[in-house]
Amino acid sequence: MPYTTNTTIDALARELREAKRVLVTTHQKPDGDAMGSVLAVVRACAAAGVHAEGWVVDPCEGNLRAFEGTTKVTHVDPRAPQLPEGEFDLVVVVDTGAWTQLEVIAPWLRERTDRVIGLDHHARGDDVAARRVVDVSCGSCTALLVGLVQAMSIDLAAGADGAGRHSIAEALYMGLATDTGWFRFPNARAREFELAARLLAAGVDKNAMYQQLEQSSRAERILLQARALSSLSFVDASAEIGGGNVAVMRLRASDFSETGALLEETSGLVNVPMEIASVRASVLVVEDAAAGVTKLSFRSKPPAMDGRFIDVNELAARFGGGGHVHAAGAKQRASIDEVAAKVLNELRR
Ligand SMILES: [Mn+2]
Repeated sequence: MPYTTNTTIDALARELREAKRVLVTTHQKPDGDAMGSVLAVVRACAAAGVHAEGWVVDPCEGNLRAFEGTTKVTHVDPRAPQLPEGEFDLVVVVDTGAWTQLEVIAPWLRERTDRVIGLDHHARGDDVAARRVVDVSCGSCTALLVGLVQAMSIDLAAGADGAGRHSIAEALYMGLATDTGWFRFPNARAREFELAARLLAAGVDKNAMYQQLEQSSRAERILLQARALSSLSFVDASAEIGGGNVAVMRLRASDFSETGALLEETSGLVNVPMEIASVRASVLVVEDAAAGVTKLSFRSKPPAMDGRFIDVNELAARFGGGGHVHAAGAKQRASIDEVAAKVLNELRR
C-alpha cells in the first residue's frame, strides 16, 4: 500500500474529539517538529476535554523539554525501554509513519493497529496507522496540525499559562520554525509564513522561543567547537566519490575533558564547515572514550551546478554505518587515529 492519505483531517478531528484516552507518540530521538507535534495534539485534546498524554523515546534535548510546561509527556530511555502503561482507545503517531523510527513501541502499536491514526509530512512510511493524513507539501508536521486543531474547533491560543507560554500555538510554532531552519530552508514558502503570522497573532513569543531553542548552549559547547575548528583540514576527494573539497575535523577524549563539554554537545557541529563555498562534504571524527569507539558524522551538500555531489550514505557504509545521501553516520571499534587515517584513505581512493 502506498504511503498516502486515506482519510480526511475532519474525520481524524472527530475521532480525537470522541476519544476518551489518547496517547500521542512520534519518532525516536524527537526533534523540534516531533516534540511540537506531540505537545500540540496533547494540548488540543486537553482543550477539548479529552484525556491525552505524550510518550516519546529519548534522547530529547533539554531545550525542547523546556517547552513541555505542565503537559504530560513520558520520556523513555532506549537502553531500558518500557511500553506505555494503561490502555488508550486512540493512539496518534505524528511526524513519522516508519516502523524503523518507532522501534521501541512497534510491537505495542502492532497489537492496536485499528486504533492508530497518523499525521505526517514525510514522503515515505509504512502501514503504522490504519487511518492517516500525509501531506508532503507541509513544511513541518505542525503545519499540517494547524488544520487539525482548527477542525477540532479549538482556539490556537488554548493551553497558555499565565505568562502566555505553553499554548498550542507555541508548540506548532516550535515545529514550524525548527523544520524550516527558522524560515530559511526551501520548505519555507508563502503558506508557512502565513501560518507563522497566525501563530504570532495567537500570542507566540518568537524572540523568547528563539533564545530558548537556539541560544541556550553552555559555554563548554562553544569551547569544544573551537577545538574542532582548530583541527579542521581539507581533503581533495577522488573523482570516484564525487570530487571536490571535503572538510575533516576531529575531537579527542582530551578535548572533552579539557573543555568540560559532553558528547551530545557535538550535535550540529559537522555542519559548520559546510558554510565554506568550496566544501562539498564534511566529516567529524569523535573519540568516545567511555564507549571505546570512534564515531563518524558525514554531511554533504545537494548537487552543485555541475550536478556532482558526494553520497555520504555510501561513504558511511564503508565504515559499517549509513543514513541518507546527504547525512549519515557510523561507528568504529578502533582508535581515532586509525579511523581518521581510514577516512583520508577512503576520500582519496
Ligand atoms: Mn518534521
